[in-house]
Amino acid sequence: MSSAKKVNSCRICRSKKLFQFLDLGRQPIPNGFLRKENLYKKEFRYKLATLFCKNCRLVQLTHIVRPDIMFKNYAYIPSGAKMMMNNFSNLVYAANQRVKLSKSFCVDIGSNDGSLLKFFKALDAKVLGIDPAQNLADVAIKAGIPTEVMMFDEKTADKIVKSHGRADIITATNVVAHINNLHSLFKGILKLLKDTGIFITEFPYLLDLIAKNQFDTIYHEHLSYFSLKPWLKLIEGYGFEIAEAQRIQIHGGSIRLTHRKKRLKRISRVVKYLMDLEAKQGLHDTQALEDFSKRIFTLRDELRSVLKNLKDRGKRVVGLGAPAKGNVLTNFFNIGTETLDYIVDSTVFKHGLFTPGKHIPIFPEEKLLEDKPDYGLCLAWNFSDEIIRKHRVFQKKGGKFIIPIPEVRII
Ligand code: DWN
Repeated sequence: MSSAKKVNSCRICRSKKLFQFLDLGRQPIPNGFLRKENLYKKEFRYKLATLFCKNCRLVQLTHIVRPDIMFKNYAYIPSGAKMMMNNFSNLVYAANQRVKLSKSFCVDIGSNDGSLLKFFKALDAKVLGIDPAQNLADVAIKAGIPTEVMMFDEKTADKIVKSHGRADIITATNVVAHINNLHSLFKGILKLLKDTGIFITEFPYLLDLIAKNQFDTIYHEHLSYFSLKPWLKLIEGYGFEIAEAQRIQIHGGSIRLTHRKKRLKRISRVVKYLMDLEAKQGLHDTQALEDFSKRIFTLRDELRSVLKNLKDRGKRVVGLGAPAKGNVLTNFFNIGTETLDYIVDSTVFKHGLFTPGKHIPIFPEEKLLEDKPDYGLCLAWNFSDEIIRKHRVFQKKGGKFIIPIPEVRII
C-alpha cells in the first residue's frame, strides 16, 4: 500500500471541483523527529499542498500520508503548555454548564496523554480515552485515564458502546482535522453519543489561519482546514446543530464548537455572524486564498533576509520550541543549522532528537541560559507570550526574540 495517496474528491461533499492554491513542496512528516543514529537514513518526503473545494468550500491537503506512518509513536503532547491546560479547564467548565459531569460518561477522541480527561475525572465523571498512539496511551493509563488504543470510527464506536455504553459527552480537540473519513467519524459519534448528549470539538480556525499567515499549521497531519460553511454541511447531514461556537486563542486561533441533536429550524446568531465574517474575508472563494499564498512567499523572503543580516553581523540564533509547525517553516523557508545552532524545547520526548528535514538538534530549555545566544526564533509562535515570560532572564541579558508569524517582528 503506498505511503501517500492523492485526493481526487472532497472528503465532505465528494465534489471533484478542487482548486490548488498553496504548494509547500515535498516535506518530511511534521512530527518525524530523528535520533542521531538515523540521520543518515533516507527521509521520506511527501507533497504538501492545499486544495479548495469549489462546491462546499472545504480546504484540504492534496495528499493523505498513511496514518500509521504519522501516529504510531507520536511526539506531540498538549501538556507542554500552560495555555493549553487553561484551555482544557475552560472547555470542561463550559461542558459542565450543559451536562452535569458528576457520574456522566465522557469519551475523548484523540485523547493523547489524557490531559483533557483528567479535568473531567476531577469533576467525578467516568472517562475513556481513545488514541492510536500506544506510547501516549501508556502515559495516560499510568495517570489513571483508561484508554483504548485505536482510531475512532463507526466500527470502533460499536465496540465502545458494547463495552462501556453510550456517552453523555464526546470531545475531540485538535484531532478532527487529522481524520480522513469524516463521515465514518460522525456515524461513530451518532452511535456512541446519547440522544441528550453533546459533542465538543476544537480545531484551528481557517479564518485565523488565512488572516494571520499561519501557513506553517498546514502539514501532513492536518488533512482539513475548517471554516463553518463546510463544517455545517457535514454535521447537518448527521442531524446535529451547533449549540455554541466560541473562537479561542489556542494554536494561533481555533474554534470550539458544541453540538447537540438538531432541534432548531435556523442556525444560531453567532454561527451566522461567523459565516458572514468568513464570506467577508473571502474564505468562500479562491481570490483570498491566492492572495494568502502570495503573502507566504513575501514572508519567506522577509524572514530569510532578517536572519541573513543577523548571521552576516556574526550574531548567533537558535530556535525556541520544536513544534510540528516549526518543521514546516524551517523546511519551506530553507532554514537549517547554517542559521539556527540548535532548538530548545520543553518536551522531554524531543530532547536529543533532531528535526525532520533540516536535522536541527533539540536541547532542554536550560541550554539557552548556559549558552547565551543573541536571538531566539520563536518557532512555537502560538505560545510566544508564555515562552517570552519563561525566558525573561535571557532577555534581561540582552537576548532578543524573533516572532515570524503573522509578520517578522524582533522584540
Ligand atoms: O494538531 C496538532 C497541533 C494543534 O499541535 C497536533 N497534530 C500537533 C501539534 O502541533 P505542534 O507540535 O505545532 O504543537 P504545539 O503545542 O504548538 O507545539 C509547541 C512546542 O513548543 C512543543 O514542542 C512544546 C514547545 N514549548 C516549549 O518549548 N516551551 C511550548 C511552550 C509553551 C514552552 O514554554
